[in-house]
Amino acid sequence: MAKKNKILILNGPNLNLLGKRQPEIYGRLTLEEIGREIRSLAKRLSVEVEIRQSNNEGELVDWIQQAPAQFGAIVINPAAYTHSSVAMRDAIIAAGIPAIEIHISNIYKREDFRKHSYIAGVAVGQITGFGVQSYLLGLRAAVEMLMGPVSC
Ligand code: CA2
Repeated sequence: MAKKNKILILNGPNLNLLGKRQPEIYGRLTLEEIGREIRSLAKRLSVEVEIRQSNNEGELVDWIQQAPAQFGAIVINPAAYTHSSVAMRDAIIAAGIPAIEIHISNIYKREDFRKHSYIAGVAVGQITGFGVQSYLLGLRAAVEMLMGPVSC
């Protein structure tokens, strides 16, 4: 049964390398450390989160397809699949629950190929360029969509 107050946070390929390479673009925090910040905010907002990462497009598609059974919304950093994955776009449409696209870096300030997102057109909205804060803003946006205004 879908839970309005349970949010799935999905991370695409190579985000398992966060904090270990290219800190000038993606910051110094590891995905595990970002996860701690997300969980801490989730606790304050009284919602449950589940955080997953995969380097495999099919696995991400499976998780998106299965999400409505358990989650009220998805916050997704599709990473490089942002710019290539029609399959993830189609899965988000099929899932029919709100998806919020987030990016650590500002994809519009980078190479031209990063300026197009296959996900943006099917997401509720996109948050890009705020570092780790992008995850936290994405979580806040999801919570406000599902439960109304938050006060912390
Ligand atoms: O800025 C973002 O969050 C991105 O989604 C990150 C993706 C990139 O392909 C998108 O255009 C924007 C790359 C994730 C790879 O993360 C790494 C982290 C550390 C070292 C190497 C890659």
